[in-house]
Amino acid sequence: MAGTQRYLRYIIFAIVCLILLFFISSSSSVPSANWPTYGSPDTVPSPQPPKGAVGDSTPSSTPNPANGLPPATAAGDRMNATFVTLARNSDLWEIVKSIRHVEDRFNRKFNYDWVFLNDDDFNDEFKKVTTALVSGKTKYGKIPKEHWSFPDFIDQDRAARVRDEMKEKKIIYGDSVSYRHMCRYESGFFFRHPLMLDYEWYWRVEPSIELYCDIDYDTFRFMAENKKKYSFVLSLYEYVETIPTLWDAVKNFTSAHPEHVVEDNSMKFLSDDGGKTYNHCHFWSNFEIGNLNWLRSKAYVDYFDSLDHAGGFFYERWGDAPVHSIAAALMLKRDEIHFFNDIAYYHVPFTHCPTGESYRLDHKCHCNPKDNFDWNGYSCTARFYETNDMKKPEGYEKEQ
Ligand SMILES: Nc1nc2c(ncn2[C@@H]2O[C@H](COP(=O)(O)OP(=O)(O)OP(=O)(O)O)[C@@H](O)[C@H]2O)c(=O)[nH]1
Ligand SMILES: [Mg+2]
Repeated sequence: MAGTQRYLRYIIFAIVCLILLFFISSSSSVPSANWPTYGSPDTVPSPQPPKGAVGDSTPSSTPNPANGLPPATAAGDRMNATFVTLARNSDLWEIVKSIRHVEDRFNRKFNYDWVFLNDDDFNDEFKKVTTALVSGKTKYGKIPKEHWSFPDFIDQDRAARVRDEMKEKKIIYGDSVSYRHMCRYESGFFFRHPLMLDYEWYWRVEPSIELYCDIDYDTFRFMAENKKKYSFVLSLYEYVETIPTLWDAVKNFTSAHPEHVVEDNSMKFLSDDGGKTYNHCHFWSNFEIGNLNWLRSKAYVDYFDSLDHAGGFFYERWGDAPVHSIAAALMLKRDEIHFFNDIAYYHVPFTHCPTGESYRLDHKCHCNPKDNFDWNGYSCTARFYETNDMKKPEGYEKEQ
């Protein structure tokens, strides 16, 4: 009898243990095993500069993915590529939204690095939060003063007068000095920053952008294997008031350096009269995937130097988008520029939502095709198709 009671006690004890085990395991198994974790739930963010944050000179890895879990990566070698973002500390809570989109839709599978550049020092909070979100290495660079200031050949009084006039005319960012430094830096310097010299490919990301579809292949590898050097997702007409003499400066450059203009270029995208005048079409440069060696080439650097000395970054308000686009259209062959129809993208106020329902469904897109800007009259993308003798995607007429 005593033996039976002992056995009963053992059985009850075992049942209680089993019940306890069941509760413990069911409450801790919520994060699914096939979804990558971006940080350990046990880890409280450290107030110290993050482990993976990289200063100008000390590269190291970010702590992701956490706790020895296998990284959710696609198989295969990585390209020599990085994301690059120019930002201020105050842009933190807008850039993290972009990073989250890029990681969720693409980079969690590839773990590419991310370089952040700033004309000031990045603070610890900026580094800590961005490092926690990026699945590759993060690197933080300060822009040298000489790349973010008035060159000595610029007449400061004339530049100030222009800003006053543009303010009167209510031209967007017309009175901003920092916006001009930003446009000049993106036009001529970001690819020469010491942190960028390690890489061959870049993908530019700005604050508050969105990606609407899964990207299941390596876009950098695509660029390399298809001999592409520059790419875009949105194109449009530039505000004429910001670039009145840009085309004259381009023509001065091409007459001084005809050797840099390639045959089979995309002049047809830029001009309706064989190059006499500019139609203001440009690729929207807040998204770019491109080749850094091309930007670092003599052709591009000569082009930038020539435009810089013409003074229009300060005496007008030349944007890096028309500056990059004109260079790509004249100094690259037509087939070296790629339109990523499959990268669904938003930067205020325009959306690129891929034309073609089956693609959108297969890639879990969440953009409204009615918002697609491509076939709108203000877009230059139809002109890009015509320049390249490409057939427009099925269903484009319905989106006009
Ligand atoms: N470090 C730094 N970055 C800047 C400065 N001004 C702009 N940027 C960055 O440069 C990029 C372009 O600036 P935006 O303000 O987005 O310019 P935009 O796209 O023409 O205009 P928005 O419609 O406001 O987005 C972004 O990545 C900004 O974070 C600045 O003064 N300092
Ligand atoms: Mg922007």
